[in-house]
Amino acid sequence: MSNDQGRLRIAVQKSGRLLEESIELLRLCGIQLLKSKDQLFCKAENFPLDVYFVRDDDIPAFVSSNVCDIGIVGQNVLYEEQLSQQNSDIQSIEEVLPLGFGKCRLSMAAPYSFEYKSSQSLDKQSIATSYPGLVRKFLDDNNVQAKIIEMSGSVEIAPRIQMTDVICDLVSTGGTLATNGLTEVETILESQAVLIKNGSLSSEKQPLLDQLLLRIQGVQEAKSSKYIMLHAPNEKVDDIKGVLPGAESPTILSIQGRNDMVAIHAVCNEGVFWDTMENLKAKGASSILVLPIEKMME
Ligand code: PRT
Ligand code: ZN
Repeated sequence: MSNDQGRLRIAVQKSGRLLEESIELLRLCGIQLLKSKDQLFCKAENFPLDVYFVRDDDIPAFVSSNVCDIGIVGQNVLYEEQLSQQNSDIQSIEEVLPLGFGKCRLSMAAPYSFEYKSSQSLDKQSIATSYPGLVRKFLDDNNVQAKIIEMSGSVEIAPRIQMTDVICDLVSTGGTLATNGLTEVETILESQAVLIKNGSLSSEKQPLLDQLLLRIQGVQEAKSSKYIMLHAPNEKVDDIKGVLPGAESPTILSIQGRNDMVAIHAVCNEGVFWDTMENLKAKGASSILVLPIEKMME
């Protein structure tokens, strides 16, 4: 893969759980991709960004070997690669920003009959996992001697076929564990997708990354924020301002033909739920409108 002319190169998952949200994030950042997502490579047409579609396990190596400058990958994959590879370029990969999707946990899970009291219960037991590095670290940190059996998939069947006593695997809803007669006994890592960067990103590319980061942060803020508009009796303005969730400086506007009321507009940085609206109404607010925010930049 040839070097580029000052374009930022990002590695994202080719297919799987992170693909859609990774592409959606770029889209929300205003980045339009030129080719269809099932190819290995595509260019953005309106931002100096090239996208490489690869298996998630390969993303840290793509970034550390400088084929890509940045990547979107689960922390579980990043840390496992960092623990299982001696390569100093992998160690120097930096986590730039948690992205809030792909959330899951890496957990020990055991058959219901297994009596789990603490990590010591794993002593002399066998553990099937696709994450030998993370499991080894957990065992070492807790002074536990156990046998790790590495499997690349279908880890959850190992206890049922008497291959191992327990497993350590990714869990989100827990449905897969339950189907296989297993229960989660210990979480060893909470994970989500993160934006990573090569440890020695060139100074020429850093401004492009900074620009992308600003956009991603704007998308994240907009997602968690709402624009709220309401009418308030003059004497209730302070009360109402007090219950607007996470609103720093609401705008107070006069309403034509009304001297007894004002309109309040505010950006709320926390969730605005039905009970928030009920609370506002109880304080005297009326005509309450809550709107999504598409983009934000301070
Ligand atoms: O082909 P490639 O190697 O790129 O993909 P992959 O098959 O290795 O990964 P993929 O697409 O399954 O997951 C990509 C990333 O999504 C993982 O590395 C995690 O960071 C994240 N993620 C989030 C998950 C889950 N949630 C998850 N639930 N990865 C896997 N699972 C598995 C889980 O282990 C179980 O087997 O999904 C199954 C369903 O989980 P439950 O608990 O909802 O039943
Ligand atoms: Zn994978």
